[in-house]
Amino acid sequence: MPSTAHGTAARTRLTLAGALASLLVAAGVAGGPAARAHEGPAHAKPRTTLADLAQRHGRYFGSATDNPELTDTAYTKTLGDEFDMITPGNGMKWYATEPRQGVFDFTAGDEIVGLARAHHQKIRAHTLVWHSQLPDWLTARTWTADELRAVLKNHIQTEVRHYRGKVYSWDVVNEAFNEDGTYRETVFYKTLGPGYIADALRWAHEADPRAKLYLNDYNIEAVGPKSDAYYALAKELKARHVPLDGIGLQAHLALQYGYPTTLEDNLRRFSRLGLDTALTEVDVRMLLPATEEKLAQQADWYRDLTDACLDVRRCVGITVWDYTDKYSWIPAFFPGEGAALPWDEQLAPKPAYFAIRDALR
Ligand code: 9MR
Repeated sequence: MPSTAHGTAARTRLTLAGALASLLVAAGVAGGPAARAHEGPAHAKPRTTLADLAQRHGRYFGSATDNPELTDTAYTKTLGDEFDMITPGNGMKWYATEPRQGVFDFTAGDEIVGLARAHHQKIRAHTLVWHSQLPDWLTARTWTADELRAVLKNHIQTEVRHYRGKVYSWDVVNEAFNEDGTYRETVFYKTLGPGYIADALRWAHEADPRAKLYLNDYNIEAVGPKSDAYYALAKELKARHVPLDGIGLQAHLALQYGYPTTLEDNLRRFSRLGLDTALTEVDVRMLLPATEEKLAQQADWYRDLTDACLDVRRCVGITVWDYTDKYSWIPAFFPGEGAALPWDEQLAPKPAYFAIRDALR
């Protein structure tokens, strides 16, 4: 088992907390509606949510969501109660927002923005420039640099203008680097060169000067070639006064690959560049079946990554990539893996949920 940042002490604390939680559940005073009896009427909002706890540290606690799930009222109840930041998992992507060239459709994103506003939640908007989930009209042909630059600028500015004043931040460019720190050979990179990133940031800033602009990627939680590439790029962009506000570390973690023990150092070095950081798509998957031991280890990781964010001033918040295993992307993409989120498939909180609360307290 890979050791976590906080090692045995954290695990011992967690085990005790887990044991206590189990006892309380057994006694009918924690977890689920019965548990809430001591906090007020059954089904009442618990006294403190993850968002409340995070706000005491000047942070947010968010969740991704997706349009098809919004008909599940038990699901939307917790989504609306527990979090203060929402990310549309798919609804703001290029395939959804510009399905035909120059024809925009913001229905999916608008639905989520509307729901979030009704619950006084902010939006981390995701994402403007990405090699994946592009519409066919864009991928099916080749473009000259001038053509693609115009297409990209129009896409970014039309979408950012639409959501101007309604979103906290934008993931402007998503997943721009390979694991070895070289640029990913996307259609944008191949046609426009690396300058497409600075252009995208400038265009987005023109369209909504108040939105925080991020570069976002996975496997950049630890210090290593890929996060080094972001560090170098961010430094260069800052030196050139390109409007970049933050780096999003997705944090799609897997128990079998070990905890990124240099996470805190990594967050800190971006802070020193004058940038915000955020954990933007957190999940901690495992090889199924989930056992008590794996769930306890997962809880340790959630606790540790929450601690890491709280320990670095400019780490502004944490978003889980949906909150319940019922709607996790993991089982479909990694067959045989799952159980990655703090709530289980029945929408019951798991040890990870209590570990996050503990770290936030
Ligand atoms: O959660 C998204 C899932 O519903 C989509 O099928 C998938 C397609 O790639 O994209 C998921 O979200 C991704 C996010 O946009 C970028 N980082 C990786 C996420 C998981 O694939």
